[in-house]
Amino acid sequence: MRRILVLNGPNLNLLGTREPGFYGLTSLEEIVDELARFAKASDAEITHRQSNHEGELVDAIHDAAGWADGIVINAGAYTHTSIALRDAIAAVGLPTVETHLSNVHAREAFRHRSYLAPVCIGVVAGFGADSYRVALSGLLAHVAGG
Ligand code: CA2
Repeated sequence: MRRILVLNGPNLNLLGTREPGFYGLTSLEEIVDELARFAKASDAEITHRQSNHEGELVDAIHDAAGWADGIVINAGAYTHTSIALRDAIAAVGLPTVETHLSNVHAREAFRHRSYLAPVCIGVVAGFGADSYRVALSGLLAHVAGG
């Protein structure tokens, strides 16, 4: 049984309540529930954390080093700004997939840069809530491949 940290960053707690054009109508709780079902069917288990605070996200990554086999992270806007999150991912060395609901490359130029992507095994963006399932599927295949 693989254990995966699913980590969501700032403002993602608002999913399903505002800006449905970009982020869809599904709430974060619904996304996580669906992902947990997918994980179970794939002989895996997810633990979900969401925080609006950069340091709490860093702490969650550090903590995952003690128990997780990998990380699915949607760091929200911190993707484009946070050297601290990048350093945390690199420091723990867990396989990590950067995940986005929207296609960040079809949006403003400031969303095209990711500080996290170079220390991640892959990036999934643009599939709405399905991005999380695609990311988890890719991560589990990577982990299984050793
Ligand atoms: O597309 C994504 O998943 C993003 O990580 C979402 C971030 C954005 O800063 C990234 O560039 C791309 C923003 C999350 C904001 O979430 C909201 C949800 C509902 C209503 C308002 C904001």
